[in-house]
Amino acid sequence: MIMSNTEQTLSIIKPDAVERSLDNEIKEMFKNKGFLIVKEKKIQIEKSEAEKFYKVHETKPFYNDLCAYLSSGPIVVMILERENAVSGNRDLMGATNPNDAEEGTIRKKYGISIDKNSVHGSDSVENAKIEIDFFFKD
Ligand code: IDP
Ligand code: MG
Repeated sequence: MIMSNTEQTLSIIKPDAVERSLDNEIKEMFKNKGFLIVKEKKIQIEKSEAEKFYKVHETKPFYNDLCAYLSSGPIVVMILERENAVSGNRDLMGATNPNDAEEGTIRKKYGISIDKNSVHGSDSVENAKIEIDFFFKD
């Protein structure tokens, strides 16, 4: 029996990558790994919205900088769909710190630093649903 596990996940191309006009190259990397871009929009969010989005990190010392950064310029927000999209996207993104990211990953190729690491991706199926709703519920 063929088991299929099509999932959706939320991906964000962060300000450092949009600013360097890397959004099309990053989208190509997703497509080359079999992801379908179901929805996408280029937006800039308020700091208060970034604070809501990253609420899980509110006790972290980097929370304020992180929210200021995500709201500092345009971002591209996408719903990606594929088999095992959540873990597949995390694999393609690479480690949070680009210095630790493996060859062939987006963060290895384009990330500048742990904060300017070019992409966000949901970390679980449950959070993917919450994050997709956050940006695309209308
Ligand atoms: P992730 O993006 O790989 O899921 P998280 O631990 O969820 O990593 O952290 C969210 C974001 O917060 C990271 O992508 C990164 O931009 C930033 N961040 C994480 N850890 C640090 C840190 O130690 N210093 C500064 N920024 C951090
Ligand atoms: Mg995370």
